[in-house]
Amino acid sequence: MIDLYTWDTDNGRKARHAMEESGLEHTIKLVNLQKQEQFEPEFLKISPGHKIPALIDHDGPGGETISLCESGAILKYLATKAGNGLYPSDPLAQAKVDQWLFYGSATYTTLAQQYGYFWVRAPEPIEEAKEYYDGVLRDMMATIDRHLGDNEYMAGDYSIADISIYADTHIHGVQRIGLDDYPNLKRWHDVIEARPAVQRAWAPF
Ligand SMILES: N[C@@H](CCC(=O)N[C@@H](CS)C(=O)NCC(=O)O)C(=O)O
Repeated sequence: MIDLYTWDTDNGRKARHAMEESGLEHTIKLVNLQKQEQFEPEFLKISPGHKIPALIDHDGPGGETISLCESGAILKYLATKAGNGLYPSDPLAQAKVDQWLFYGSATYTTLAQQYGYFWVRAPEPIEEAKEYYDGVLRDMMATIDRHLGDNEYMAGDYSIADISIYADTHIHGVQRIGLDDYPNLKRWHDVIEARPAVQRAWAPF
């Protein structure tokens, strides 16, 4: 049994998305970021940097209990444990999935979160920062759109690389910027959105 610590954010949805695709038995444990529950001492033992998502697998490798944070590590762990093909075992295919998985977590989501801060959550509007992150987000969306012009999915078949990039495309691309200028990204987004696992992962908590 896996306990998944999550909340209604891009990274939180990524982990739920990977969990739903895995079919693994799990329990959702909500960490209310608005109430600062991520700073609870018990949670910090699982996620030292006070960030969701995190998980505890009570039946980890060798039957040991393992705790894990960082969405990229969690996506790899769940796909590997499930053996559902979303993290390929072929080294060539794996290297390309890793490339876009890291792009998703280290570049795309990290910078999209800055966009979200200055456009949605900042107490005072700072026009220069809003404009800057609008340009950054549109540049990343154009990058992914170009890649998807030549590729059906981010790296070979549908994989955790797609899961890593879907959340911020859905939140900021669809709900804020719009995908009309990014037709390949829109085609890819809509295919992923239609997956039953995605519908479950994005349902209200
Ligand atoms: N690099 C981390 C980032 C996780 C992250 O940014 N989590 C946010 C929510 S999306 C969070 O928990 N913020 C609370 C805090 O920093 O105190 C990952 O990919 O999991």
